[in-house]
Amino acid sequence: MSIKPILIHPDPRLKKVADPVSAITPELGRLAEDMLETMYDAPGIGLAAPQVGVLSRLLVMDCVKDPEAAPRPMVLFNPQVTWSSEERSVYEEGCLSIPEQYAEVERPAVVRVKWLALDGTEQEEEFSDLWATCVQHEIDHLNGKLFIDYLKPMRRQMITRKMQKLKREKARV
Ligand code: K1U
Ligand code: ZN
Repeated sequence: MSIKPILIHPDPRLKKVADPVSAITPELGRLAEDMLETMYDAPGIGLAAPQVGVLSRLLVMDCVKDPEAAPRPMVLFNPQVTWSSEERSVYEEGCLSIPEQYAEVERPAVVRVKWLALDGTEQEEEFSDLWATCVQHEIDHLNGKLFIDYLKPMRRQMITRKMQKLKREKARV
């Protein structure tokens, strides 16, 4: 297993629509394991394959908040929202590709999602609370969308400029 570098916005790979996975190969299984390790190390509660430069429809997440509780690492290939609630919820989101920037985003409070698991079986589950926010944030990544795309243009531009500066500083050292 290995920790992968996470792409920082702006990066053209974060704006692309990722390709569906046609077969869950051992290589994709290893990538999912690496993504989980990368997510826990960051630390984060989710990670989508485009964030590590792979344009495939794969995401991982674990939104268990209680440090005493058992972790629940989840691996979702080709996730699709099959139902969204009318009820909305607002959560202050962050993104590992946009470090140290947070903003409130409104999304459906509950979603049903179907996906293929690591063993190739089809799964379907209803997500609420932080799990619902996280799975929608990650599916957005698979569609080339970032949480800042929900913000007003001025705020989005300000965050993008901060990230450009951060990347310049990182490149210098
Ligand atoms: O996709 C990502 O960039 C990961 C992102 C997921 C996410 C966060 C908040 C709302 C929706 C989706 C993160 O994990 S940012 C880091 C974070 O939220 C966190 C880090 C440590 C402990 C708890 C949360
Ligand atoms: Zn993100």
